[in-house]
Amino acid sequence: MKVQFLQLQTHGDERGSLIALEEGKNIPFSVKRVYYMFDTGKGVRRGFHAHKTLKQVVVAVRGSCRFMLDDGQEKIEIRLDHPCQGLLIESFIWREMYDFSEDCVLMVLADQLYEESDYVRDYASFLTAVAQ
Ligand code: T46
Repeated sequence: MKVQFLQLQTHGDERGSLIALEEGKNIPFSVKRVYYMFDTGKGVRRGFHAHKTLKQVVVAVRGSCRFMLDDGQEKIEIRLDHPCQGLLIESFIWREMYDFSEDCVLMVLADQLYEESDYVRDYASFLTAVAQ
C-alpha cells in the first residue's frame, strides 16, 4: 500500500520539544499547501475519498485520531497520537478518519493546491479506477 510512517525527529531540551518539517528532507515532496482540522465533533467520520494524484503527509500535532486506509485490495487502520508521527499517503488510497479526540488538531501537508477535480468521492468509481 502506498502509505508510509515517517518518524519525525524531535529536538527536545529542558524548554520542551520542537519538530521541523522540511521539504526534501523529512517531507518527500514540495509543499504547496498546509491545512488543519480541529474541533471535530464526537463520533464524526471524515474523508470518504481518494485522490487521483495528490500526496500528503498527515500529523496529529495534538490529540489523536484513526485512519482507515484502503487501496482497493487491503484495508489497514492506523492511529496517530503523537506529533512525531507523520503518515505519508499517496494517490489512490481511500481514506476515512474517525475517533478524533476532543483536542485533536490534524495537520496536513500537501504537494498540490486544493483542486476538487483531484478527488474520487464515489467508492465504486475508486474500485474501478484501482482495478485498471
Ligand atoms: C484529505 C483528508 C485527510 C478547502 O477549501 N481547501 C482545502 O485545502 C481543503 C482540504 C478543503 N477545503 C474545503 C472543501 C470542503 O468544503 O473544506 C471543506 C471540507 O473539506 P473535505 O470535506 O474534503 O474534508 P475531509 O476531512 O473529508 O478531507 C480532507 C481533505 O479534503 C482531503 O484531501 O485527504 O482531509
